[in-house]
Amino acid sequence: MTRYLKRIAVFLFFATTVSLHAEDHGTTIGVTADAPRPDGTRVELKAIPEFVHRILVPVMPEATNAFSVASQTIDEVIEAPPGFELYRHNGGLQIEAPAGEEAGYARVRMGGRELILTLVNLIPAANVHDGLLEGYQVGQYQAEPLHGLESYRAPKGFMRLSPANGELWVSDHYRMRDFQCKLDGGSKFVVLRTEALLKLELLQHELATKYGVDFDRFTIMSGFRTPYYNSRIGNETSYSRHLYGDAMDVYVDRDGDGMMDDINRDGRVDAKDAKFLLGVAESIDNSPEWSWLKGGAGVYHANAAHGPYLHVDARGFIARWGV
Ligand SMILES: [Ca+2]
Ligand SMILES: [Ca+2]
Ligand SMILES: [Zn+2]
Repeated sequence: MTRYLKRIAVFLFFATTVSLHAEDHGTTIGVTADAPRPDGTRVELKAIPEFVHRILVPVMPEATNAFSVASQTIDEVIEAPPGFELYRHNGGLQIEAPAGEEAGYARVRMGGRELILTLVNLIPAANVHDGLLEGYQVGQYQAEPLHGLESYRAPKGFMRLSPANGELWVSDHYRMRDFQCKLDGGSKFVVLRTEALLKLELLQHELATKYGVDFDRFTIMSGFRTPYYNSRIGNETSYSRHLYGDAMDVYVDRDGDGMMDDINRDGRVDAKDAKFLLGVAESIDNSPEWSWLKGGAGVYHANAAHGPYLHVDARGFIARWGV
């Protein structure tokens, strides 16, 4: 009861403030009239390719989250999912997320086009105890980010891979479940970085438009891996981009035989097809427009367990292997 009265008092105070400054706020959906909230996530993109319409924006519940595209201004909030409040702020968006595990699609106008933002409430990392999140083996992230880089900071939270969340589009061609960790559990959780999804869409688009390799979607052999799972499968690097939801192991499989196709058209399926993919990733990394998405690319040869494939990520600096 005391808490309720306190909330009313806070409400009255801020309601006054809001009404005095309402004209400064621009287009809004809903009016916030609550106490200042903690800072949540910041998804700050330099640009969005013109063929991309869906962007993943993971957010912290009961927090003020930020989304922006440096090269363009968000002109209008068309629609927000129930419980979420979106405000235009400094050319970007301020996203007030509700409590709990809400998720949904927001629609905004940016330049001449409409963007669909997939908003997903994160389960805060503080809920991981002794490497377990509701019994799921997350494991341990490095306390210090590699080279102090932001992209290597331990995730702020995890998205629940519920049946409903699994269906959510996280980019134009992929759903959340496509990136799930191979480690099973009663509850499963996923981490995904928007930059990596953009890179994947760019790679697919470049292949179709510049190299005539047109396909519905990459087969994703591996997306997110929990630190626990990554070490269990024998990987010694504790800074693998898979742990940060920033890497995908992919191949192109138009004929549906479960293996890479002959995409370089030399009559055989081998590591050269993965190298061909690497070359396209490299052209993205070297382009003036998309070099901010630069990252790792590694070629893997076929073995008894799998065909050739490419690892690609958006770590922020160039890394190459297997070539
Ligand atoms: Ca194939
Ligand atoms: Ca080939
Ligand atoms: Zn990989």
